[in-house]
Amino acid sequence: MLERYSTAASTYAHWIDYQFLLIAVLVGFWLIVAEAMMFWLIFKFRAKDGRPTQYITGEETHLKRWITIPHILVILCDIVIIVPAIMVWYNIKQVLPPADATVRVIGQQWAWSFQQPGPDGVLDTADDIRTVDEMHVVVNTTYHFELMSRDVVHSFAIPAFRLKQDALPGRTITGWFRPNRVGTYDIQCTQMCGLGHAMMASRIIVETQQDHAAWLIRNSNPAVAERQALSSPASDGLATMTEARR
Ligand SMILES: [Cu+2]
Repeated sequence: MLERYSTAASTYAHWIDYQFLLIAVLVGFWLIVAEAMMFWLIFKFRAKDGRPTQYITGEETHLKRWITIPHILVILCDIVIIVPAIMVWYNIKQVLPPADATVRVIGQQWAWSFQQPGPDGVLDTADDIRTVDEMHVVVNTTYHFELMSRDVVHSFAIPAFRLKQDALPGRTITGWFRPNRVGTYDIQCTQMCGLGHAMMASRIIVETQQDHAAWLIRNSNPAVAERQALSSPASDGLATMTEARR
């Protein structure tokens, strides 16, 4: 339902959407009930000529029920919200599924830069590809990201993936995502990080294996690219890399 308003492009986007929907429906229901009751009481017991004011302490048992019963119902609704919320949190933030690839994401005032494995599929080697404001990933591939900051606190957010993670100077935070829809999506910094905060808009391009292999070869060191082209057709580039990693 929420997908009509915001594209969902990762495997866990729907978990977050359902959680939002659950909260909106339950909280919305109680909001309407409470507001309706309040306005009904205001209207029913409004000042009228000749009607004496009543002083009600609320200590009588039959009146206390008006507090106790809704209170219990609200607590039950809290449990209905909190249990799936913990499950969603656990499955996204605590569990780290095995990665097909690892990328590094670095926040700084005021840009995102990305370090990705080159044709060898291994991070921190000579053929790594470094980009600014643009990240390329393969659809239906599980990525680990190593998130860090060069200066202040930033927050790495890809709304279409429903992904948001703070980047803290001095720490490397590992997370994961698995894009499941080809397309170009926004990357935003969602932590006010200084004057140029708004300039940190970047994008992530989710592409097919073939397109990604071609991008890798286009952006690699020419000598490495040549070796890659000789050893395997462009369309197999990533498959070969993935095999090599296993
Ligand atoms: Cu920032």
